[in-house]
Amino acid sequence: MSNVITYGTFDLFHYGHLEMLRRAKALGSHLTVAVSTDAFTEKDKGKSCECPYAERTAIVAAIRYVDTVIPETCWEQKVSDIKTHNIDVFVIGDDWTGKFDELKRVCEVVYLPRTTDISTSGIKQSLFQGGRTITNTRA
Ligand code: C2G
Repeated sequence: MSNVITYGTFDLFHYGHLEMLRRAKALGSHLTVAVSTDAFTEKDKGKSCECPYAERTAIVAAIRYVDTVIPETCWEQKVSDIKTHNIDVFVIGDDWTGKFDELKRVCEVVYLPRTTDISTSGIKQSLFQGGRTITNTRA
C-alpha cells in the first residue's frame, strides 16, 4: 500500500495526461492529483487555461486512476501536501527532471517519460492553424 501524488494543469485534457495518471497510479495504491488553479497557472506558471479550474478538476476526478483531487495554488505546497496525505511517491513528467529533487528528503521522486507527439500547446497551435496539423507517430 503506497500513496502517490502528481501535479499538473491538465488543460484540454488529452491522451498524454491520461497516460501520466495511469502510470502514476501504477506506482502505488492511492493517487492524489493536485490540479493547478487558474490564478496559480496565470500568475506563477505564466500561461492561461482554456478550461476553468472547476472543469479541469471535474475531468481529472472522473478518471478511474484518480482517488483524490486537491488544488495546486503555489510552488511551495509540495512538502506540506506530502506530509498531509502521507505520500510515498511524488511523480511528474520528465519535462521537470531535476526540478523537484529537493523532495527526495521526504519521499521517492519519479520522473516519467512524457507521451510523445501530444501537448496542450500543440493542440492549441494545431487548432489555430485550422486543425489536423499534428503528426501522431503513436498511431
Ligand atoms: N504529460 C505527459 N505527456 C504529455 C503531456 C503531459 O506525460 N504529452 C504530463 C506532464 O509531464 C505532467 C502532466 O502530464 O506530469 C500534466 O501536464 P501539464 O498539464 O502540462 O502540467 P504542468 O503545467 O507541467 O504542471 O507543480 C508542477 C506543475 O503543476 C506541473
